[in-house]
Amino acid sequence: MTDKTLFAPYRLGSLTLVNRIVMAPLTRNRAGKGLAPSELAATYYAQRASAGLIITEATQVSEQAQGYQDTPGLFTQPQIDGWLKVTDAVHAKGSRIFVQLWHVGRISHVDLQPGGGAPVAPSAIRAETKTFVNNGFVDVSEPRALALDELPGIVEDFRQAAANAISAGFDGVEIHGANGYLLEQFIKDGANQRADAYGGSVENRARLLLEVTSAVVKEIGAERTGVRISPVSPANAISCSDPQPQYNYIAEQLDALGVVYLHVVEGATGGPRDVAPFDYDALRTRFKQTYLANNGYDLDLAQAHLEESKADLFAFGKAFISNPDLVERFKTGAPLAALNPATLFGGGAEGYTDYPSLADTNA
Ligand code: 8OZ
Repeated sequence: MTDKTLFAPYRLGSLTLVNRIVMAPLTRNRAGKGLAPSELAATYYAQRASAGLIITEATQVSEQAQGYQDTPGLFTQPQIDGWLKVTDAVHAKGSRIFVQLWHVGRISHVDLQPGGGAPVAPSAIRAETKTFVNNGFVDVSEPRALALDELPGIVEDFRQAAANAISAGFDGVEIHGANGYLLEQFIKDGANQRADAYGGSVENRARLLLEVTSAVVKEIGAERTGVRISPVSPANAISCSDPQPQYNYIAEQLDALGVVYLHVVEGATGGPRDVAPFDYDALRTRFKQTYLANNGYDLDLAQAHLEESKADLFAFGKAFISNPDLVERFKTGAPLAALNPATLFGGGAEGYTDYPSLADTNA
């Protein structure tokens, strides 16, 4: 036994988190007018502010970066204003909040793209998966390969969104490099067949993620920049022939950039932790700052991994949706409420802000 507990404060860069429990990013498809966070979003996040750190739902950095209906953005003034209400509400409850910055790449549909164009990708390879658009699940559209001279524009969109995040009161940003979206499409060779400096070798495939991260670090500081990866996750129909050397390199390079945390989806996103062999300790060895672990954790597994120093922070996803007071329930051993899958994506308050806390239930 050590005296390490999930319920003690943790120093993350210049921030003090009240505990080591993190609310994972969760897509809820409830953005309002102009894809600004809805009025309800401030309530939803504030209800969950017993987490030491909240990471928002994935938030697109541009119009082109959107892949599902009703996901929020962070590239217009009304979007910044909407997020300001969220960050104020969370800060008033004593928590901290990072926004997850997102470009979906090929996981999109022409109906969501500027001018009805094709979604963009490293290579013109369609993913065998669906997206949610026009109130239904449909196959993603055939993508087009990004030209070399379009990549600086994508880096710039992330940089600008990071600047906007600070204007919106966020404590930092998380770059979404996971789950089969654009940055991971470059990293994993199942989606990247480029013959230029952004395809082929381990170094080339990591280049766009590292350029984006470097631009964000320059804009808002390494202490406010985290990165999420999912080395072996097949989420969104992606594959990688060499995840261990690929991600060992990424961990080393992110360490060199000094980013404040590495958020690792261990296993298949939202699925089994043992989907494929992978040595996560090899990332921990290479990345010296905070290791944030995610996927399939319960309180006991998190506590065990903390005691073994396998990770510093632990992100819980689905449990936070149906248990706004998850930290209190963990502390007291209270049972966890079940999630209603029917209200996960889209809709209003039902299944969003109406899950009761224990205090509500006992009132
Ligand atoms: C569920 C539905 C749509 C998007 C991810 C942003 O997997 C997502 C996502 C999850 O990272």
